[in-house]
Amino acid sequence: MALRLLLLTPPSTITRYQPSKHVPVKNPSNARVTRHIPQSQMSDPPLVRRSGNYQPCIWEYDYVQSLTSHYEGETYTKRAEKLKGDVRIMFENTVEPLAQLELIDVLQRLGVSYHFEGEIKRTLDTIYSSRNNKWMEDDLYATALHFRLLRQHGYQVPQGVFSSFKDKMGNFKAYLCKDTKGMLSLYEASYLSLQGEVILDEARDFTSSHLNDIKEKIDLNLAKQVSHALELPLHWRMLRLEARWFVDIYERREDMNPILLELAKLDYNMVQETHQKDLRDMSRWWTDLGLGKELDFARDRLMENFLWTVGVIFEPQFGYCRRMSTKVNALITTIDDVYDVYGTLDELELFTDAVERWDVNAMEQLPDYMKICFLALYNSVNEMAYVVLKEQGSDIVSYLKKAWADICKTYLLEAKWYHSGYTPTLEEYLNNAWISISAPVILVHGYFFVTNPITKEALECLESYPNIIRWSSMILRLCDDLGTSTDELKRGDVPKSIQCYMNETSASEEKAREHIRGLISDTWKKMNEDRVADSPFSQTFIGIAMNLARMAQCMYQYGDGHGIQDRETKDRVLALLVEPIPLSLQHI
Ligand code: LA6
Ligand code: MN
Ligand code: MN
Ligand code: MN
Repeated sequence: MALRLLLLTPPSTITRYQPSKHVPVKNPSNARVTRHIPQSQMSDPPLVRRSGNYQPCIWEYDYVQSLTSHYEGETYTKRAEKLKGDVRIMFENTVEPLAQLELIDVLQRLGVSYHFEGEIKRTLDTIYSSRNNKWMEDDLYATALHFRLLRQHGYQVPQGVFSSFKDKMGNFKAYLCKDTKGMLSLYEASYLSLQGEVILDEARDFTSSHLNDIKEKIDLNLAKQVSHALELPLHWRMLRLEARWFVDIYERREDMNPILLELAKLDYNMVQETHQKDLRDMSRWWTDLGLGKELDFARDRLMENFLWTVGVIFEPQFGYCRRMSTKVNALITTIDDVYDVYGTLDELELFTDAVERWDVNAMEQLPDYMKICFLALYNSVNEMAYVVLKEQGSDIVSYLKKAWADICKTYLLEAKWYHSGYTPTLEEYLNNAWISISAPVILVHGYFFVTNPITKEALECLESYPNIIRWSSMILRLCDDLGTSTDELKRGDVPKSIQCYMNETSASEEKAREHIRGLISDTWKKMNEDRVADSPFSQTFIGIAMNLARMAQCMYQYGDGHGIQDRETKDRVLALLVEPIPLSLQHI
C-alpha cells in the first residue's frame, strides 16, 4: 500500500529531504514509506521516511522461551569431571613434544581447551624453553604447528624457522607440495604473522595456491578441511562454530580419541544449555522493553544480537557479559537504524545532543519515537554503571556515556554526508567509520562486564581507544561493508568503504572489494602484534576484542548475516543454540 503511494506520487511532492546523489529517485522500490508525520507548517510537503525494508523477526517469543536442554545437573557435571581428569592424565603421559602439541591443538579445536589452561601453559613453557628441536627438523607439519601454537599463546617465535624449507632461490621447496598435512599446517600458521614478515606472506601465497589446486584430488575428510581452511583460516574463525564443525571432522579421524570426543560433545551440550538460559532471559528483557515493537522501522534482531555475544565470549562463567552485551547490541542495532533509515537530520542532531549531554531533561526536545529510544538507552546503560558502582565503588557513567556520544557523533556525520550527497575519501570515511560500526561501544562496555577490579591504567587507556580496540573495530567495519553495502546503497545510505575507494581510484567493484580484503588482512597483522603487547588489559578482554573481529568474519561471510535472518545465520543459530550434538550416554 505504502509502496504504491510512493510510486504514484511525484518525488518532489512527497519528500522533504533532498535525495542524495547515491539514491536515484527513479527507482524507489527499496525504499518503503512507513509513516507520514503531519507537519505544523501546511506549506511543507508531508514528511516521508525511509524504511530498511527489514523482515520481521523470525524467532517467536514463545519458541525462544521453549528452548531447553536436559544437559544440566550433577549427572553431567560428574561425567564431565571424570573425562577432564582423564585428559589431565593424558597430559602427564604424553611426553613427545609433537604429541603434546597435537593434544593441545585438538583440545582447542574441539572447544574444550579452556578447561586446561594450566596444563597447556606448562606444556608450552617446557617446549619453548627446550633446546631440543630435532623433532621438528625437516618436518613442515611439526614446525608450523609449533610456530602457530606458540605464537598464539604469546611466545616469540621468529618467522625464520621456515627458512630451511626454502631453496637457494628463496622459493619454498617444490617437494613440500606433496605434503598436504604440512601445507595445511603452514597455511594456518601464516595467519599468525605480523606486519612486514615476508616469509609468512610468501608462505600464505604458496600454500593457498597449492591447496587450491589439490583440493579435488585428495581424501574426502582432508579435502573438507582444506576447503574449510581456504574459506577462512582457523585464526579468524568464530570459536564455537568451529568447535561444532570440528567435532564432526574429528569423529571420522582414524586416530580419534573417544575420551576427547565424548568430552567435546558433552561440554558443548552443557555450554549450550547455559547459553539457552541467557537467551531466554534476554528475549524476556527485549520483549518487556518493547522497543522492537515500538520502532517498527528498525531491525528486530534479538537472536542475532545474542549470537554475537556467544561469538565474543562463550565460556559458561561469562553469562553476565553475554547478557549485558546483548542489551548493548540491541540498542546499537536499533539506534543505527534511527540514524541510517528513519530519522531526519534535524531529529538526529537533537538525539546526538541528548546523548552527549546524557541528560534526561534533554528528552523533552525529542519526537516520541526518539524519546522511547533515548530512555531505553539511558536507563539500560545507567543500570550497567550502577552494578559497577554497587560492586566496586567506581563511577563509570562518564566512560559509558562517552562511548555512546562518540558513536552518535559518527552516525550524525554519516547522515550529513548522506543528505548532502558527499562521498568522502576512503581515509576520511574510515577515520569515522571504525567508530560508527559500534565496536568501540561494545568493547568499552565489555571491559566493565568482565573486569573486577577495574584499574586506573585501563580506564585511561580505554578513553582514547587503544589499538586492540581500533583493530577489532576496523575489521568489523570492513567486513560489514563487504557484507552489507550493496543493500545499503540500494536503500539509500552513505557510500561505504568499497564505494569510497571506487570513487577515489576509479577501480571496479571487484578490485575495490579485493582492496578491502587486503586491508582486513593487514589489520589482522596489527592485531596480532597488539594482542601480545604490554597493556593494562586482561587476556579475557583481549580475547573479547579478537573474538569480535572473528564474529565479524563469520556474520558477514556470506552477506548480511546480521540483517538477513533466514539463511546461514538461521542454520548457525540452530547449531549453536538449539540442537545439542547427538550423544549416547552409556557411562552416565
Ligand atoms: C550492522 O548494521 C549493525 F547494526 C552493526 C552495528 C554491526 C555490528 C552489530 C552488533 C554487534 P549496518 P552500518 C550489534 O550494516 O550502518 O547497518 O554501520 O551498520 O553499516
Ligand atoms: Mn546501518
Ligand atoms: Mn550506520
Ligand atoms: Mn553496514
